[in-house]
Amino acid sequence: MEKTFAMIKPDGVQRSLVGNIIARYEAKGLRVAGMKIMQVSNEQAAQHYAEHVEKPFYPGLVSYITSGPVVALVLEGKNAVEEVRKINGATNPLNAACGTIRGDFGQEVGRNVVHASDSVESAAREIAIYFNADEVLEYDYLPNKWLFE
Ligand code: DAT
Ligand code: MG
Repeated sequence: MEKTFAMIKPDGVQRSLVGNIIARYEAKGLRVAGMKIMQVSNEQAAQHYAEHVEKPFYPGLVSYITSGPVVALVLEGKNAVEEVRKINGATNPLNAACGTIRGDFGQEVGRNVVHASDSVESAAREIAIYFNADEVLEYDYLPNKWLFE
C-alpha cells in the first residue's frame, strides 16, 4: 500500500466542497489515514512549495494557500499517488477533464481547489510538513477485501 498527501485548498473549503471532494477519494477506495482542517503557516507553505520558489507565480501561490483554512489529508491505496493525481485532474482547470475535481470545480490555475503529491518521495516529504507521526493512523480497512483480488 502507498500513502499520498492531498490538500483541499482554501477555495475548496470556502466553497463548501470538502464533503464532495473527500467522497470522491473514498469512493475510489482510498483509505483516509490522516485528516485535519488547519491554517497553513508561511513556513509550511515555503517548505511545501520549495520547488517553485523561483517561479513568477510563487508569491501568489503562498498567499493563496495561506489565505484561509485548508483540509490536509493522508490517503492510502494500492497506487495512491497516481490515483489521487488522476482524481484531481490537470494542474490548470482549463485543461482538466470533466469528472476530475479541477475539471468540475475550477476555472483558473491560481484557484485549482486541490493539491496532491506527485511521487511517493514527495508524499513522504509533504506528509511530514503537515502531520505528526501519531496523526497518521494504521487500521484495518475492510473495503480492501473487495477492491483487490
Ligand atoms: P500540481 O499542483 O498539479 O502538482 P505544480 O506542482 O506544477 O502543479 O504547481 C503547483 C501549483 O502552483 C499549482 O497547483 C498551481 C500553481 N501553478 C502552477 N503553474 C502555474 C502557472 N503557470 N501559473 C500560475 N500558477 C501556477
Ligand atoms: Mg505539484
